[in-house]
Formats: sequence, structure tokens, C-alpha cells
Amino acid sequence: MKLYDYELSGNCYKVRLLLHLLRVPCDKVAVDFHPGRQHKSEWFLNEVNPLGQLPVLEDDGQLLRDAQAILVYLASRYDSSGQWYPQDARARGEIQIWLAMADELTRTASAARLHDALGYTQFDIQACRAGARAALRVLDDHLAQRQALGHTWLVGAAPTIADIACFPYAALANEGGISLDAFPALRQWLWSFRSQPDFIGMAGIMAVHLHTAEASA
Ligand SMILES: N[C@@H](CCC(=O)N[C@@H](CS)C(=O)NCC(=O)O)C(=O)O
Repeated sequence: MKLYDYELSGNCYKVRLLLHLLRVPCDKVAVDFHPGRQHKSEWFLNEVNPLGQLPVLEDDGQLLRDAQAILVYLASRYDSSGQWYPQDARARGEIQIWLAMADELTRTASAARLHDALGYTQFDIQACRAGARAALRVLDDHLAQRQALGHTWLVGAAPTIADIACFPYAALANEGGISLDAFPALRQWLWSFRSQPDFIGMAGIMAVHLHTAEASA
């Protein structure tokens, strides 16, 4: 298995995270997204992804693009526990809502981050930030209702690919100039997500490893 990957991409990170959680070994093909723009090269457009986007997964000779599609594929194929993409029509319908939301976060919060961090000045930064805040408001309202009922995750009793898909660009929103101060339920969820025992982070997203006094002594 091969992942066409860029270290600083939140969309690539979601895939790396699920691969890690499922203990699926995968070779990484580093694509020079910035400053090389290798994802727009003839090679990449012709042989990897005509949309010129990362991530792309290659497994058993099949090329899969789109982070959310890859999460569905990996969980369906490699998660024998069924936790990450449960076999339940209602849960799957709800998960799909948040997979679509993850793409909305890519169009808004991720674009704002590319603008601020990598100088992608072609984006309308005010529109990106406004769109991101609207998406984060929907997430925060949903999570506030869930938390009031004693739930932690977006769907069901355990984390699913819905949480993985929405997590990175919510966690990195500040890198696009978007404060999370107005989204307390979302911040609580980010903390819970980062506190999972098998969690791995990326640049800008740290794991929370809670140590007892005994463990760290
Ligand atoms: N819907 C796609 C969007 C992927 C995406 O926008 N990836 C970024 C990197 S994080 C990219 O390749 N951007 C280049 C472009 O859109 O031209 C997904 O979820 O994978």
C-alpha cells in the first residue's frame, strides 16, 4: 500500500492517523506540495490524480483519491472491529453528514490556513474565515447537544471516521486566523480526541498524554 502524502496536509494526516490506529503498514510517497507544487506536475496529474490534490492511496493496484473516500475504504476493509465505520444504516447516514462537513472545512478553514501559512493569496481570506466559522458553529452546536446527553463523539458511543475527518482542520483553525474561543463544545471534543491513547499528531497538533503522578515519577 502507498500513500501520496504531504507532511503538513491535514487531509493526508487523517489518512495517516487511521492507518496508524488500524495498524496497517503503508509506504509514504512524499509529494513536494510546497514550494514544489508537485501535485500539479504532469506526472501527478496523469498518473496519480487528475484533480491535482492530495491525499491519494494506492492499494492492490487501485488508486483512491479524496481523504473521506479513503477513510471509508480503509475502515471498511481493514477495521475488523467495525468501530470506525459501523455496519448500521443510521450511523452511516450520520457519518456521511460529517464527511461532507469535513470537505466544507477543507474549502474554508484549510484554505484560510494555506493563505496565512503558505501565502496562497488567491483565496478570499475573509470569505474563507466566515465559511469556516459557519461550519464550526454547526459542529459546536451538535457537540454541545451531544455533550449535554453525556456523549463525547460526533456519532454513536465511540469515535468513528466522522471524528477523524472533521478533526484536523478544526484543530488547525487558528493557523488560518480563526479563533476557537466561541466554540467551547468543539474545544472539549478536540481535547478528547487528542487524549485517545493511540493518537498521533502532526505539526501544529499535539497529543495529550495524561500521566498520573505515579506513571511520570
Ligand atoms: N476533497 C479532497 C480535497 C483535498 C485537498 O484539497 N487537498 C489539498 C491538500 S490538503 C490539495 O491537494 N490542494 C490542492 C488543490 O486543491 O489544488 C479531499 O478531501 O481529499
